[in-house]
Amino acid sequence: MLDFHPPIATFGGNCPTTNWSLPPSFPRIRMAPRFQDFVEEARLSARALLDYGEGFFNPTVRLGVTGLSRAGKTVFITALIHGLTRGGRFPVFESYASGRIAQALLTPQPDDAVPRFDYENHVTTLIEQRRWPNSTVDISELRLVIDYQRQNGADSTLTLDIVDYPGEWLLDLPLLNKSYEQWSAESLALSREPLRAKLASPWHEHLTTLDAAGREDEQAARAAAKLFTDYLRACRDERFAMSLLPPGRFLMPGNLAGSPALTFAPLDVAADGTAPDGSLWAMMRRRYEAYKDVVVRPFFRDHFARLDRQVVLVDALAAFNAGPEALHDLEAALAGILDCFRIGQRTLFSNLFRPRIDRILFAATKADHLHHSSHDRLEAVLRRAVAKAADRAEYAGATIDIVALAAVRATREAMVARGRDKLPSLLGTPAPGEVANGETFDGEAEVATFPGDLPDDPEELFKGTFRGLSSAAADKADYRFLRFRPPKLEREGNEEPALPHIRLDRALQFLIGDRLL
Ligand SMILES: Nc1nc2c(ncn2[C@@H]2O[C@H](COP(=O)(O)OP(=O)(O)OP(=O)(O)O)[C@@H](O)[C@H]2O)c(=O)[nH]1
Ligand SMILES: [Mg+2]
Repeated sequence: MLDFHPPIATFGGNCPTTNWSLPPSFPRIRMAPRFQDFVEEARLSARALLDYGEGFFNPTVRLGVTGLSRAGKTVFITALIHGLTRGGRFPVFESYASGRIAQALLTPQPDDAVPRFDYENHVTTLIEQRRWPNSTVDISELRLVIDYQRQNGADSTLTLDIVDYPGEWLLDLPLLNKSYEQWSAESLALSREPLRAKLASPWHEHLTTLDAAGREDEQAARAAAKLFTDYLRACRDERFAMSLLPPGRFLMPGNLAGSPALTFAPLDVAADGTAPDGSLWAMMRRRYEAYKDVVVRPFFRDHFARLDRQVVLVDALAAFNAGPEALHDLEAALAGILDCFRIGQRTLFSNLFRPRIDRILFAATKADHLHHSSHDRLEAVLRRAVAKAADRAEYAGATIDIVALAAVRATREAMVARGRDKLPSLLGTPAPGEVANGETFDGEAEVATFPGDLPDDPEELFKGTFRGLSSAAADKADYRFLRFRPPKLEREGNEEPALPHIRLDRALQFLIGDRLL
């Protein structure tokens, strides 16, 4: 019965090892390593050596907060820092609950060229204005230094570096392993699937007018890039909530808007073909490679490859809202992204030359939209969605956990009488403009909603029989989630109130608990 948040982002490609909804006959090609790949490895190792040197004297965890667009990364980071620095309620976070953490302080971040995470502003927005922070448009970083007492009584310090970035950027990582031809063929195959084909038809029409082997043509490239971007944007609409649709900067161009590195699109060419010199195809291919060099590789090298712990935030509820296609798409996008993690047990060698992620937490966010009796089911859906990737990660030696959480709990639970029955319901303030049962909310009134239950067996959802917004009117959809405002908090004296949450402490315990023993 509700209306859900802006949808998660969209994209269309993955690492070559991943299997998603492409036709079985589709060629899968692994690119031969290029000279540049070796250079890239050398750079990664150099960076790892630097980090290792620093971390040797100053124990550090670089925590990657990963998730597709609107998954809840910025809210998660803000709530985590707020809780650690301002006395959050974290009974399951052992070092904190037992009083061994003396203080957690924000300190200047390590990378001078990266903007600082706008923590103070995000807190004001959440607590004073009761609004959610805006969507992230650029990378930012924050360093938290935790002074604690070890279990043996000695005083110690752990540095926690956290990186925030727009979810769309994540969608680009799988491109690193793909040639232009392969990405083109995959993007086209995906865009021909029934739901997407409708949204892609203006771009498909234009594509039939292009001669890939003909002379390069700037106007044709611009028109193709525009129509392709329109298609990606349409897929991201809340009604479809598609996840698979790179390149991410097409949806979030920033200062690269209009540059050649963003002026390309897939062509209908053979996945193992070769572009003739001077052709439109060669031009598109060149720009695609430029995009990877200018945009994707630096992000991977400077941020992603340096992480040693990951929390992967997943907004499964947005996919339930949109329909089975969105759930399938989300599953495929996660598989593609997880293929790009460098996972495994940390060893001296890997610390020195190939940083590895040794712990991954998969978290289904916004669990406060469901009654607690459905939280286990939400976890079961996420477990099913990431099963293959999680198995691989565990096989490589990483520790995995799965949790349903809400970084900021916007609702309370209550039993509300309906006739003779008492129904488990959620109380919250719907955001202004939200609509349910014909009523438009003003952003002030608190209402009780009956969110309904997730099925006992997650397979029910993956069978694809439920109805979402992509195929049904809002009042006929099986799942609708109202967007609530952040909670109203009571101040006690001058103290800033703690933000309520669901299982944020369990997430912290898993992510850094073992480094605070
Ligand atoms: N009720 C509730 N809503 C949440 C929570 N976390 C996030 N949201 C909702 O999800 C939206 C997106 O959250 P963000 O933290 O901005 O998501 P993000 O992953 O940083 O998104 P991008 O910056 O666009 O990549 C918010 O505007 C809220 O509407 C939560 O814990 N509870
Ligand atoms: Mg964000």
